[in-house]
Amino acid sequence: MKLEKIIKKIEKVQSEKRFAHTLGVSYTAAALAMRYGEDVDKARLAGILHDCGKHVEGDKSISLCEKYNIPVSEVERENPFLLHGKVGALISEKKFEIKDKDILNAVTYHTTGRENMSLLEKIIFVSDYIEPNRCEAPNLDIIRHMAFEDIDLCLIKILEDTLNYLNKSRKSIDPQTRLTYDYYMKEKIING
Ligand code: DGI
Ligand code: FE
Ligand code: FE
Repeated sequence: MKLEKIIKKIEKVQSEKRFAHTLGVSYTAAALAMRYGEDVDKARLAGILHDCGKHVEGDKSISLCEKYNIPVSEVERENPFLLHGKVGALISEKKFEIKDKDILNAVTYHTTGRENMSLLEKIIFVSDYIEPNRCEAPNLDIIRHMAFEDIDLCLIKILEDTLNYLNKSRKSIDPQTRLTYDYYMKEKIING
């Protein structure tokens, strides 16, 4: 399906605020793609798609994953919004006919990240956090600057702040979020 058609379909199911965020992520991802030498159109498309599973309700998200044999962890079952990346990748593949595995992975892992992310996955993860409509996170000025200086350092800072926020608000942590943080911290220590 063409980008313009996908944008129209997503606009129909998202609130005005969510759609503004979606466009923000798409343009931020395009800018980061220019900075780091990723395919700009791929980044735009992944940005548009990243939250396309967000409007799906919890029960439906769980049953959709079960239908397509996508494992649902205990934390995901308790907090089904954590599934919106996986559900988004399913919708991207089945409804929007996206075949590019890198784009589907970027959608799947945009909330928790994962070990050994591709450049596109990192770009979407970071864009989701820094796009211009975001305002609630701490250290946004520094993090936005870091995004264009050193995307791996930026990734670590976002994960660190997210884990701190989850701890402080006593929210359950998806094991993948911590695994991602540990992986990139270790990589930083090894590679400097
Ligand atoms: O969908 P968005 O709001 O655009 O952004 P997102 O998909 O990154 O989701 C952000 C929310 O997810 C934010 O409130 C932090 C939360 N989150 C990230 N990792 C975890 C988490 N929530 C829980 N409970 N556990 C996690 O590991
Ligand atoms: Fe999201
Ligand atoms: Fe998002």
